[in-house]
Amino acid sequence: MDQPNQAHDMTDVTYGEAKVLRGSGGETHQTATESTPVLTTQQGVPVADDQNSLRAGARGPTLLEDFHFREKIFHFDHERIPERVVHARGYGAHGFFELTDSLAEYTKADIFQRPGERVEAFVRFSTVAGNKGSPDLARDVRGFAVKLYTKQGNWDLVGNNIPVFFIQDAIKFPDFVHATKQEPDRAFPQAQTAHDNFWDFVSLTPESTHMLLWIMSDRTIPRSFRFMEGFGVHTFRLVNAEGKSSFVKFHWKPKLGVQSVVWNEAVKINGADPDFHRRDLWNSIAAGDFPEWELGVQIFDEAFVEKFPFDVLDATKIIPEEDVPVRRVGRLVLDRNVDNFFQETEQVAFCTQNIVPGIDFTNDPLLQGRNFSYLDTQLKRLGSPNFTHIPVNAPRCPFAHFQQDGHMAMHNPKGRANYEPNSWGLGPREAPKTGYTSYPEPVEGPKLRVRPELFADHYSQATQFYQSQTEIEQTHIKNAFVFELSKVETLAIRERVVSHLRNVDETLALQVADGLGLETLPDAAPPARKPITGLKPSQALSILANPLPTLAGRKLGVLVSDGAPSELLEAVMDLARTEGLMVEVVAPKIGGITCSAGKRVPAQQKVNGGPSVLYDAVVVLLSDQGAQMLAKEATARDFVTDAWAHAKFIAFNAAAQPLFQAACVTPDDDGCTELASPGDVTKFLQKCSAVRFWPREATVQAV
Ligand code: HDD
Repeated sequence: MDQPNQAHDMTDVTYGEAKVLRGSGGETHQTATESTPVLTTQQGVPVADDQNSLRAGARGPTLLEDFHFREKIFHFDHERIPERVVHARGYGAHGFFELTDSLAEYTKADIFQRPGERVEAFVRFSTVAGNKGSPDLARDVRGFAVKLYTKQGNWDLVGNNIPVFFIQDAIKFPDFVHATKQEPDRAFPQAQTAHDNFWDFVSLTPESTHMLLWIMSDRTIPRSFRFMEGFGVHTFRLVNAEGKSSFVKFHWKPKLGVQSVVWNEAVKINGADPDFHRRDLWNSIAAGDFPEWELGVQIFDEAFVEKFPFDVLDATKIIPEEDVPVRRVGRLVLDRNVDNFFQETEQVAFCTQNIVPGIDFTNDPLLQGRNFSYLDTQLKRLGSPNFTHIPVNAPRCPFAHFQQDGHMAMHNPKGRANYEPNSWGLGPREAPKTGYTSYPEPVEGPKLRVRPELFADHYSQATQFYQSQTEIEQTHIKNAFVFELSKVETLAIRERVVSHLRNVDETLALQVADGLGLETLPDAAPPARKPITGLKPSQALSILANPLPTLAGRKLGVLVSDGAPSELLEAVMDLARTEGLMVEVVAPKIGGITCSAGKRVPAQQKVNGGPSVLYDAVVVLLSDQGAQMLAKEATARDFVTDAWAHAKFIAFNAAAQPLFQAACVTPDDDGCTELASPGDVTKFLQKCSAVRFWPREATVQAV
C-alpha cells in the first residue's frame, strides 16, 4: 500500500554537549521517495527511523514504549511454523492442467469433461526423510503433490515419483517414519536411509521389499523434478453420471523423459549445490522452459480385479502398463514461480481427502489412514482450521458454508444466520444432484485387525521390477544395496536384508552378499506366501530401456580459458542452444575470458563453483597456456575426472589434452569427441542424446 511520502529529518541530534549520530553514521538511512513506499508498522503507522531502537540517552537502556521495535521483534520471534514431519524439504510452482481427452464415459468429474479446458494447479515436489534444510540429492523418494483447483472444488493428488509404498497399512506409518528419519538419541544421519534403524525396520517388514528395490534404483536420485514420473500410488475410483464405477491409477509422465544421476555424482552435487533441484525448477520456469507432464490413467473394472494375481487395494503393488495401458488424457504445465516461498510453498496444505464429485476412494488401508492424517497435520502445522483461507489453499470456484470463527478467520458467513436450515432464507443450501456423493459400495464384515490374503505376497513384484531393469540399472541397484548396508553397523541386519533378497533374485542376493563381504550366505527368509514365478518383465519399469524423447532441458558445462578457440566455442553455444540445451560457461574467473578472436565471453561459474557434476555433458575448450594453467588447478582436474567417472559425454579440443593428462584421464572412448572443426560439434551432440556413455562405467568401478 503506497503512502504519501513523508519528509524525514535526517539531521543528527544534539544531546547535551554531544552530537549523536543517527544510524551508523546516518548513511544507513534510505528514505522513501516517490517510487518507494513508506515503511510502516503492521498497524500502518509510518516509521521514521528503522535503524535505532528508542533509548533513554545515547548510551542508556532501550525503552519499552518503543512499539515499532517490540512489534518487529515479536513478529520475527514467531516467523517459523513447524516443518512437515515428512516431506519437509520441498519446492513448488504454479501452473495449469489442460484436459486433452474426455473421460466423461468413466467419470462425472468436471475437470475430465471438456478437452481444451484448463484449471489452475499448484505442485510441490519434495524429499521424504530430510529436514527442511537438507540437500536435494539425498537418495530418497520424491513427493509429487498436485493441487488442482477445479470448478467443483480442490482435488489434491498427493503422490510420489515411485508407484508403490513401504507399508500396506497406515497404522505402521509412524513406525516407518521414525525408523527412517534421524535416530532419536544422536539426531543423525540427516536425509539418509543408510543407517541401522531404517534397515532394521524394513527388514523386519517384508512388505517393504518391492519398495526397497525401487528406492535402491536410480529413481531416488532424479536429475531434476522435471525428469521424474509421478504416481497417485493407490487405486482410486471413477464414477460416471449414471453412477457406474471403474477403478483408476493415476500417472504423471514427464515430457522430457525420465533421467537420473549416478550415486557418486549425487553425493558431490549435494556439496556443490544443495539446492540443485529447486534451483533447476526455478531457473527453468524463469527462463520460460516450462516443465510439463502428461496425466495418464490406467482404468480397469471388477473383472480385471478378480483375475489380477495381486490385490489392487495393496499399495505395495503396481499394475504393469503392459496389463492395463496408460491412457494420456491431459497435460500439467508449471509456468509460474511463486512470489513468496513461505506464503505459497510452505503454507500449501495438501490433503488426500480433498476430492471432487466423480472421483472416490477405495478401501486401500493406506489411503484410508492418509485421509485422516493430512487434515490433522495441517491444523498442527498451520495452526488454525482456517488454513483454507490462505490463498494457495483456497478454492478458485465459488464456495459457501456456515463454518466460522477460529484463529485468523477471514470469511465468516455474513448476515444473521450461521446455520441451516434457517427461516431467513439466508446462506447456502445442499445440492442433492450435483453435490459430492460417495459411491455406494456395499460393505459388511466382522471387525478385524487383518490384511487380505493377497497382501502377503511380498516378493513377486520385487522380482519383476528387478528383472525389468537393464544390466546397468541392475548394477546400480546392487551397488546401492551394498553402499547403504555398508553403513549399517549391525551384521544381523545386513544379513536379514540379504535373506529377503534371496526371495527376489538369487544373483542379486549373491552380489550384495559378496559386496558386503559376508562370509556365509544367509538362508532365504521364509515367505509369508509363495511368490508367483514367471511374471513378464515390464519395459515401462526401466529408465534406460525407454530412450529420451529429446535433448532439451539438459545442461551443458563448457570449461574455457583465455584464448579458447572462438569458432568452436561459438559452434558449441549455438548448436547446443538450438537443441534446447542450457549452456553454462565455466572459467578460471567469473568475469569470463577473452577467446581467440579477442571477444569477451562472460562466465556463469568460476571453475571451483561449477564442477562437472552440475552438468549432463561437458565440453573443454582451452588454449595451450590455459591448459597448462588449469592442469595445476585441482578443481579443473576434478572437472574432467568426475565427468569421465560419471560416464558423461565429453568434447574437447586438442590443446586441452594437458589438463586430461594431469587428471589421469585418456579421453579415447566413444563417449569422447575431439573437436577439430565446428562440424564435430554436431557429432558430439548426437551422441549426447544417450545422456551417458554407459559402457565406460564398468571400467571405472573396481569394488
Ligand atoms: Fe504422506 C506429506 C505422499 C503415505 C502422512 N505425503 C506427504 C507429501 C507427499 C506425500 C507428496 C508432501 C505434501 C506436500 O508437498 O506438502 N504419503 C505420500 C504417499 C504415500 C503417503 C504417496 C503413500 C502412498 N503419508 C502417508 C501415510 C501417512 C502420511 C500412510 C499417515 C498415515 N504425509 C503424511 C503427513 C504429511 C505427508 C504427515 C506431512 C506433511 C503433510 O502431510 O502435509 O500428514
